[in-house]
Amino acid sequence: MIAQYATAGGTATQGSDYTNTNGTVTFEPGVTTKIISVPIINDTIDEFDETFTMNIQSASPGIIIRAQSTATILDDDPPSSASINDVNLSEGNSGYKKRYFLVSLSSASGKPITLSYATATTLRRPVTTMSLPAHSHSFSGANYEPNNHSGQR
Ligand SMILES: [Ca+2]
Ligand SMILES: [Ca+2]
Ligand SMILES: [Ca+2]
Repeated sequence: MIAQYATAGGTATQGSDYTNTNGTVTFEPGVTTKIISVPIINDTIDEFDETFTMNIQSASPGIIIRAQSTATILDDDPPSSASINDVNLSEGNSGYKKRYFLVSLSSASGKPITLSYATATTLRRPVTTMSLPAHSHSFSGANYEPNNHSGQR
C-alpha cells in the first residue's frame, strides 16, 4: 500500500519554523507502521507554541480513516529582557526640547512586548535637605509635555 502525505500551514511558518515536507510511504506486505520525518527549524526566539499539520492525501489501495495530524512546536526559549540606558540630557535656555532614551531587548521576540514607563525624580548626590524643583516634568503616554511650562513653547 502506498500513501501520499504533505505538511500544511497552521500558526507555524513554513521556512522559519518547519520545512514543508511531502512524499509517499510504501507499506510492504505485513508492515503496519512507517515514520515520516519533518525538519523543525531551531531558533533562540521566544515565541508562542505553534502548529502545522501533516496530511495523508491518498492511499492506494485502501481507505483513509484519519487523514490529518496536528503537530505543535513547543517553544523552549526564555522571554527577552528589557533594559534602558542612562543618558545625559543637555539643557537649553528656554522652552523645551524632546530628549530620547534608548530602550532595548536582550533578543528579538516572537511575541509583542509592551513596557510602561514614567519619569521619577532622583537626586544625583545625596543631599541632607533639599526641596524638589517646582518644574518637574512627567510623561503622559508617548507625549512628553512639561507640567508647568505653558506658554513657553
Ligand atoms: Ca520557531
Ligand atoms: Ca529554541
Ligand atoms: Ca523559539
